[in-house]
Amino acid sequence: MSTDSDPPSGTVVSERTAIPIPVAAAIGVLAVGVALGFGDLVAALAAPPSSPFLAVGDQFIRLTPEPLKQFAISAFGTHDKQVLLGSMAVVIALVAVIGGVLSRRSPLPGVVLVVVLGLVGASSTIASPTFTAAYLLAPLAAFLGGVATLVGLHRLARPTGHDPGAGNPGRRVALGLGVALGGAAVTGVLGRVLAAAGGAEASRNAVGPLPSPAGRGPAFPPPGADFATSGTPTWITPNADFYRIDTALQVPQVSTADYRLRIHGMVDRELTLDYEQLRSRALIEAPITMACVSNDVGGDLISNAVFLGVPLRDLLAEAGVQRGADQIASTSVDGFTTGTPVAACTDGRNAMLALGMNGQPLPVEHGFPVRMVVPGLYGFVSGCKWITDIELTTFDSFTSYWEQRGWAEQAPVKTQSRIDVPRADVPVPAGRATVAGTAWAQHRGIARVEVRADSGPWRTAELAADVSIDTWRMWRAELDLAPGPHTLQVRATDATGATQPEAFSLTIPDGATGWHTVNVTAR
Ligand SMILES: Nc1nc2c(c(=O)[nH]1)N[C@H]1C(S)=C(S)[C@@H](COP(=O)(O)O)O[C@H]1N2
Ligand SMILES: [Mo]
Repeated sequence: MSTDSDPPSGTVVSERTAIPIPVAAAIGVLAVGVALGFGDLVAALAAPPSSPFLAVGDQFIRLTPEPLKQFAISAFGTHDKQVLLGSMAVVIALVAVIGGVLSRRSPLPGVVLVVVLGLVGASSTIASPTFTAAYLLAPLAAFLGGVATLVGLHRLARPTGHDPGAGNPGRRVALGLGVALGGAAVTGVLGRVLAAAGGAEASRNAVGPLPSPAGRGPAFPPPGADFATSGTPTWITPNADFYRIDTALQVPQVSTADYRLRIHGMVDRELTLDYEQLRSRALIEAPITMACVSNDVGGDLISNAVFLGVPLRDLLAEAGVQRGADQIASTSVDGFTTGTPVAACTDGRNAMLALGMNGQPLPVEHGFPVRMVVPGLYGFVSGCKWITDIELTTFDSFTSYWEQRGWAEQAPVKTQSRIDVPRADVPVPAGRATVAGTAWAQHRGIARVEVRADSGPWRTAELAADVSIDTWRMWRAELDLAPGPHTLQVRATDATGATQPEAFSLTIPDGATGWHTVNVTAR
């Protein structure tokens, strides 16, 4: 650090005209903060999916190699998005600090940095599958806000070397930094608030009670289906706990008023339906257990809900599916696609366009206003959320989102079972222990569940009431556990008589196999 008594060398002169490092770092961070705030505000006003920060995240997700994506899902589960956004914030803050410190003498390096960040943001919004010209406004606003803040603060903070006695420079700088901080915070918060207000939640709240399906049966769950008192999950998963998997960093916001569904392609009559038209049709209601193909053995990417919706077979019959069409290509408003066999939607099972979930309009994160649900198939080939387009086509001529990334074209849910209690990390009292869990083989049904300890004989577990072949089934058994370590295993047999294989296989391409194994200690 130079002081006034330093000899007059070039370094010292230039050190005198340089902004102190902490102030320079703050300027960098604030310039980028204002840029992000402006970007979010203008995005909320012009085109919500164009927030540059979130668009970069979306682009990152699209370009992430498959193994890394798999790692993120298995390591962070449904928190993978928070982890991604948090890491992005840290990287951007670091870049901003470096840019600020490099601009101690001239704002040029910082401006170059904002330009680069701006180009990354702009190219990410351009790469969005739903891009329109309005998407360019937010990155442009972010860029202008960032550069103006940087240059303005730089001018305020840079020592002139020959102080003309312009009041108290320290106070001026602090004021400038404060104003920039306020600007970043206000625009950022306002952008969030506007995005939420213009969002789908308001439309969802206005939907009102959904119509009753014809011949509604007794309430779910029927008696005997729930083993939650033995330590399994509740038979019906509350909407707030239902697992969520999608590629959308920003949950698509679709109002019922704007909603349109087009059914076209290899059909005799093209159909376009709005929300009211869908909801005034004959509806069906059915409990359906959905599962994600990324669910590891023993994993929790599986949930059960009572869905209410329009049977797909009715819509397909009305459109008239032409001979040769074997695939239903569905597209979400965010560009995501699924490819579902026509046969699975016309063979009598409860394949539907769901409007309701557990007695409520579909939650926004689960596809409001309309999503597809097909019992027996993994979500990535059947569960298109925010669905807006259905094209009847062939498997030869259309490849859906995850199939393009190495996952299977055909993906029926594999028979699986899971031990929910005892848990590996909680010691069990020695003696008689309750082992309980969940088993599923959607659209085939569970016929038997067996458990064993320490590779001993298999013991048949008690099964909960059989509600539907499309839902999971709870099971429990009593085992005697001597003090010491034990290895517990479970396997299920579906109603076709097939027992799940012991051999482990990865989730990619069409779902994990293997017996769930839990190591416990009895004390
Ligand atoms: N629009 C859209 N729909 C989607 C997805 C997606 O990424 N985007 N993911 C699919 C996958 S992989 C699964 S497992 C289910 C999960 O549905 P949920 O989030 O309601 O549990 O949604 C499917 N539908
Ligand atoms: Mo999935």
